[in-house]
Amino acid sequence: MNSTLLHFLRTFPMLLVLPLRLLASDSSPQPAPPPPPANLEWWREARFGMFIHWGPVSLKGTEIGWSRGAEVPEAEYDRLYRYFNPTRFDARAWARTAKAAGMKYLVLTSKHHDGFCLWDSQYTNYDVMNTPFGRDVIKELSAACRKERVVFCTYHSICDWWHPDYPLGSPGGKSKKPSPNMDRYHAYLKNQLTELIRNYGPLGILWFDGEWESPWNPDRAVDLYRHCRQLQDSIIINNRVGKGREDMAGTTAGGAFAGDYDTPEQRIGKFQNDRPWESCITICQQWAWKPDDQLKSLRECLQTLVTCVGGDGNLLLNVGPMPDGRIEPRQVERLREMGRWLKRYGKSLYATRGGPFKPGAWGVSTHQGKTIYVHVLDWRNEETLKLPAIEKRIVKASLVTGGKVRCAQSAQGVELRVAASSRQDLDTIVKLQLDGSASEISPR
Ligand code: FHN
Repeated sequence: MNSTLLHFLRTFPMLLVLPLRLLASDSSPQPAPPPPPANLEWWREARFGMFIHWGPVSLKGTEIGWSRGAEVPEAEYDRLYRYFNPTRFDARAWARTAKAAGMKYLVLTSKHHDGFCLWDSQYTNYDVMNTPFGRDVIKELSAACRKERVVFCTYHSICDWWHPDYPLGSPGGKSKKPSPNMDRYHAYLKNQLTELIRNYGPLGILWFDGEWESPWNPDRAVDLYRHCRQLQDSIIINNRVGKGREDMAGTTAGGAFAGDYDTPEQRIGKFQNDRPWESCITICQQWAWKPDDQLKSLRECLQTLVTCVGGDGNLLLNVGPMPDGRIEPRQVERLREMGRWLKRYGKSLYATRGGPFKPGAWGVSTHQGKTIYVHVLDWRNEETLKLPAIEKRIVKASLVTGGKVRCAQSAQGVELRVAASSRQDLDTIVKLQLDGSASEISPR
């Protein structure tokens, strides 16, 4: 290479690199998504939230989204909004029900897979303002939640079996739209999320769903995540914004972009304390309201919550309001019963972390500061509960749920003995006060 050219390249080295960058540009990986929000603690400490699946489909009592083009003919399903008039909808009552249940946040379906929007959107007429009801449900509920100090959040479906630009349709994503335009749909998605965050925010969580279908891909996922975080940096976004979720287990496989937390569904997540998670589970069987649906018992609801927290996760418990706008009175009563129990024993769950004793057939443990709470959910006809040894000294053992507990600690383990008369059917809570921080004890 002659001396003149060498001198020139030394002076302008970028000229050497630039062509390489251009060549690589189409294959270079997407810019990395922003790091998770700085503060997830409010949510982790909240431990318990209300999930709400609602829309005109409640007029039919069938499953939201999934019954479109299945149990309910598509044209009939899409006309339901013309009859949607939930005159007994009372946002304050919903927020108060969540609060009375001990729920600290509330996630409402702003748009499910059926495409219907529960707010006044300038990007579609298929929204609640074009129903006989004509009121902005999200505006009223977000305001009521703020008044009741319940953090307002929304669920938003990425797939949209109604919208003509989204390539797949009902039933259940099994049909193809005639002339879709995924880029135009992606813009619609982002515009509506801008509306939700700007007009009704700040939102606690953006609960994405419907990410599993082929039109969605990791690049769109990172773009959507970045879009929402740019609008509100503190917003927490679940792993269903990305691809790679391991079905109902709710974890995200090998390295795929996974949002801020995992989302086991209709099951209690496994013990996991290195990444936040939240189980979403129905209080009945169906997500949307169904007449005479089977309602879970108080014992099942509370043991599910205790077991989620013992695994270091949250519980998002779902209700499906009726077509008149009320949450079913029997569901309200079940939630009130949960709230009454949590008023007495919630200190052993809220703001605690799971462990250090990992969940077992006997139950779970939680901890905070120098205290471990042992939640014995099933004594299995054993005289004592035998737990692994811990290096911190137990300075005091007591029975939060009343009565006496005998605690023996040795290098072999911790033994707890509670008389049958003091054992609780739902949850016998033993409080172990230590001579040091429980968080220094590795899970075992
Ligand atoms: O298809 C949805 C279903 O209707 C419901 O919204 C649940 C809640 O997490 N998510 C999807 C099923 O995984």
